[in-house]
Amino acid sequence: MKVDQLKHKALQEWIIKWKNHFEPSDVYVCDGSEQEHHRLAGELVKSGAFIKLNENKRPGSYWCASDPNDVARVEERTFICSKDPKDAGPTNHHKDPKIMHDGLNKISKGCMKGRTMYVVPFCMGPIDAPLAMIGVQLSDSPYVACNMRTMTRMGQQVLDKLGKDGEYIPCLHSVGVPLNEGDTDSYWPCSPEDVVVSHFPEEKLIFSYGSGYGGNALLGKKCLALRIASVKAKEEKWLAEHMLIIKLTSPEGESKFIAGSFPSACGKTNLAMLEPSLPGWKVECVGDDIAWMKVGKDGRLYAINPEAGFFGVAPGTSEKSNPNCMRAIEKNTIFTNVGLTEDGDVWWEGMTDIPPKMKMDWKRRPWDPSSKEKVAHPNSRFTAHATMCPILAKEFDEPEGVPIDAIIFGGRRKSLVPLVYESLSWEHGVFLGASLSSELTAAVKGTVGKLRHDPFSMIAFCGYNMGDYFSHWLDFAKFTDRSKLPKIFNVNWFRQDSAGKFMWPGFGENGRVLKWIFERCSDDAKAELTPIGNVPHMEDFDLQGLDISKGQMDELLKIDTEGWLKEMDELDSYFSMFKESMPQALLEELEAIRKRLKK
Ligand code: GTP
Ligand code: SPV
Ligand code: MN
Repeated sequence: MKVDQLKHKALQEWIIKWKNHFEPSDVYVCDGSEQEHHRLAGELVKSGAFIKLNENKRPGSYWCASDPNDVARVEERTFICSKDPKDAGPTNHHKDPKIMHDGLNKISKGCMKGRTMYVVPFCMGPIDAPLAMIGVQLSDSPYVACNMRTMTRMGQQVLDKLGKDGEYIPCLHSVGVPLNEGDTDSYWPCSPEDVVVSHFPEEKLIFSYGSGYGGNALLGKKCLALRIASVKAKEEKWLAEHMLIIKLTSPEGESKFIAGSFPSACGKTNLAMLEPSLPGWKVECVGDDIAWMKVGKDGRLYAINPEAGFFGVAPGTSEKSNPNCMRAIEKNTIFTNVGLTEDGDVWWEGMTDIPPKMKMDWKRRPWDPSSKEKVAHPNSRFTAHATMCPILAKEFDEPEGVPIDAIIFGGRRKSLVPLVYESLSWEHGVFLGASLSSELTAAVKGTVGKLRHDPFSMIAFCGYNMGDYFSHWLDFAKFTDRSKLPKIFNVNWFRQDSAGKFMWPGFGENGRVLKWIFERCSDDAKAELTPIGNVPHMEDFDLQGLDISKGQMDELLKIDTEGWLKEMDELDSYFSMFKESMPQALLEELEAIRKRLKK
């Protein structure tokens, strides 16, 4: 579609304004159709950026590789540009909005020369959901346009909903590589030195420059559905969270919905598509990365998944660890930074024990079996539409969302944090979210394995002062009857023994922990009150058919008093960073735990 055919005049003017600034050679408005998708993908195949996978192996699917310097979110170049730095808070990088605008305007003048500017109208949330938010992304990356069609509800339906004067979040994106006469393009143009992912919470505007990868470039995801949405959620009394949503059904046919907050690459997609090893238990997927939650008419917390697809971590995904995910990526999938096999399929570490014959690794190098280097980048990903998931819950498209019974927090912790425990109150539950910390993964540019605080798994995604965000969570006990709020739990799948081996088998076996959580929600399972919360004993778990020793289970459920006292001291000093914005109620929770530990 052409820009002059748009009914929304303000949108049309905005597009023309930026066209004049970015100076693309062409402008194209995406309709989101299948034909359009295949045409764009076809052009990417022609240029060599995409390789079409073997139609007999993985129909409708493509392989591509990014620039080795553009492989993950770049947190140190991600900014919240509020007028007052206090509104960004101590955990965000802040830039004055005027300075950021000036800098971006300067660097982006003519940045789309020689390229097509795609206009991508997208909706986050089921199109008729009360919480749905529309964005329009301008991007010079056809890869982004293709991925946005999978990740969001994109195209004509969104323009129809916008009508003549509907509201939308403006999202500007460029890879930052203008093409002048005679220039040859690279497969993955990007400008790693200049990356800036900027958010203007007061204007509700996103401007991302220099990167074409994941959350840096697919602006509906972290930028809109978390950073900007969290600001809106605070204003309008709802929550925008880095959480999966599942429907868990017991052998008796009773269902509960659970939301789970785990930092990047810490197990959300895996839990969201879990195949429980326990007979009769069933998990269905509502969402694997983001949840928007609002108090419903009956006073309970309801969640929608604002996304329409999965942008999931490839390495480690296998028939054994996540068979449902393997089904979801059987066709119509885009793979980024994985290995390409000789027979035109994909492979990554952990997919099978022995690699098949490989054509090339993620760096497009012929495969050398003697090389110590990985075939796939640790943050390589697949993009697949949600409807491809064989266990997608029927409530996936429900505009009002699903009622949440339990919220789980979980980080990657080698030691100290037990397999599971339950909070004692809403405030204590909020404390569990605020005190979450996790060892860094490859999803973020930085040092893998380093322990860092990641409150609510939102350290990189909260669009305002994290202290105010804690208060907002606490306020839900005022927004509704607290007895209707979900129960809050903490889990840790990642405890290691002295040899560095995971002590808990994880994946499908996590269904055993889900069962305990399910039963705690209806008071059907036992736990012991400890200083940190309610912790189960080995006997309180259904361990039928699992080969795990008493010693190992005891270790997984042990409370190390000295270790927890140190953890509290450390948290105390972390929380002090939030100064006057740190809610007193959470400091009181910390003191109460300390007291109980010292008793
Ligand atoms: P983002 O998409 O970055 O937000 O990640 P995510 O939270 O969805 O993480 P994902 O489920 O993709 O898991 C990331 C990595 O953790 C993969 O390599 C998994 O194999 C591994 N993983 C997931 N669940 C478990 C588990 O229960 N135990 C162990 N040991 N590893 C797990
Ligand atoms: C994450 O890092 O939490 C992701 C991947 O889900 S990205 O879309 O790149 O943010
Ligand atoms: Mn994520």
